[in-house]
Amino acid sequence: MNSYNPHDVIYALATAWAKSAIAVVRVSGEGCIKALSGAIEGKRDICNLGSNTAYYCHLMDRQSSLEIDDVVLTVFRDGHGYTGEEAVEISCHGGLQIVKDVLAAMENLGFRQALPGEFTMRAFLHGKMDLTRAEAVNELINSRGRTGQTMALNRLNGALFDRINKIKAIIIEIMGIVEVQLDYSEGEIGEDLSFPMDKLDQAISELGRIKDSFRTGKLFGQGARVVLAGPSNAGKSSLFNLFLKEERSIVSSTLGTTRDYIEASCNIGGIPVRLYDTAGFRSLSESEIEEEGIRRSRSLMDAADVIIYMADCTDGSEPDDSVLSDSRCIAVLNKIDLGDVSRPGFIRLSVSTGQGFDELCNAIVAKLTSDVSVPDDSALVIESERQRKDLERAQTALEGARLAVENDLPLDIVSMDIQEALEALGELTGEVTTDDILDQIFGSFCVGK
Ligand SMILES: Nc1nc2c(ncn2[C@@H]2O[C@H](COP(=O)(O)OP(=O)(O)OP(=O)(O)O)[C@@H](O)[C@H]2O)c(=O)[nH]1
Ligand SMILES: [Mg+2]
Repeated sequence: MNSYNPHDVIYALATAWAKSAIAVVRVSGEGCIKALSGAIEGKRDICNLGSNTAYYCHLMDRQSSLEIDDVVLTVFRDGHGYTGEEAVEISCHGGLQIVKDVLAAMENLGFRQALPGEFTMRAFLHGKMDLTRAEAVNELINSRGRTGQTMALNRLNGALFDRINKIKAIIIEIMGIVEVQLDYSEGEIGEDLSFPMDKLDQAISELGRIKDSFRTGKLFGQGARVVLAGPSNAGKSSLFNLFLKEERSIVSSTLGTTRDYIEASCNIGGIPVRLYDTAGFRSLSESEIEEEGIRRSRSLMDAADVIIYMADCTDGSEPDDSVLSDSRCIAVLNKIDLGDVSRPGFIRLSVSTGQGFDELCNAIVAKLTSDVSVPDDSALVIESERQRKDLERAQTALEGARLAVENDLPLDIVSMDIQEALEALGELTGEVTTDDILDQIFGSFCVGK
């Protein structure tokens, strides 16, 4: 964050930009309480308030001398509060004009609008949290289901940080043994050195286990894309509405009802899902618009985690083999209320009666979790690609050290590999950081967090 200045007083709206009962504007930086006191009228001087105190008062526009709003200030000082520096949270009424006026007042006091994630970055810089916890804050805000939320909360409570530190302690112990040998021997593993291979293997396998939890974390944290596809009139929009439990997509017996795709979020078996209803395929499409819709259906299918290919059991036309042979595909034969028909490999479904719907949901969950483990509440699972890369780097470096020991290579090579692993884990938790890493992490946050 090159334009980032840790000495400015920063402010931002921490709640959504929408009419609401209450809005919260956050202010942080040394001197902010004194500066704000100039715009406050009330029974007490806010400069004399203790930390973590909520205080009802009037926020004034000093240029017009008019009141902006009755507000509640929560004052933080002495390392308390989220950022670990002097800070104030202003709870005002959530009308958009009020929020605009409060933000303008902050600007007039000489405060600077915060960059995305800047409050959390300050919390990190003031040692209030390490990088795994900082990332967990964002992951928690973005989590879309109970499981993802629990996993992010575990990381926010330090589960990942603690586990990494335990692995680091093992690696440091190995490093100690290697360094003693380096100091006192010829720089080779002597007869008398028993290298702690069991400890190295333990560290390698623990790193591998956490790294491999990434796919689970990504699935339950960020969710999956499920696309409904198939011939026109098969009942895709009807199924879309059944998943959402609302009449969202237009259903009609007219061919080519859905033209542009429609997307919505739902939850299937605890997995957050982005569901897409698409234009049905038919060779004789009547318009350019429908053709464009069909082209979009195809490109959505390319990016899907699961494709539900729906056929109509009363329609004898040939299914699309290119879709059916795709490993991401679940084939569904709809409208079985109209006839006792089955096709090999197809789940029998009636959207009208609900028959077969549970089986379809189970099949979707099975497909999405075929290569991941379903976590329990206490499971340590990561969902950050950055963390996965650091873990992989550490694991590869330790595997290099193992190979070097096995091949009787000089100890300083073993030592370099172990050092590399420690560096990777240091980057993961934030002991070692660069501007690029901080930019990448905090740039993806919302403004105000
Ligand atoms: N009997 C019966 N009719 C169904 C069932 N599912 C859908 N339909 C009917 O089939 C017709 C087409 O349904 P849609 O959901 O619009 O089909 P679609 O696949 O979205 O069609 P396009 O948008 O044109 O691609 C409607 O008249 C639905 O009421 C079912 O399970 N049984
Ligand atoms: Mg449709």
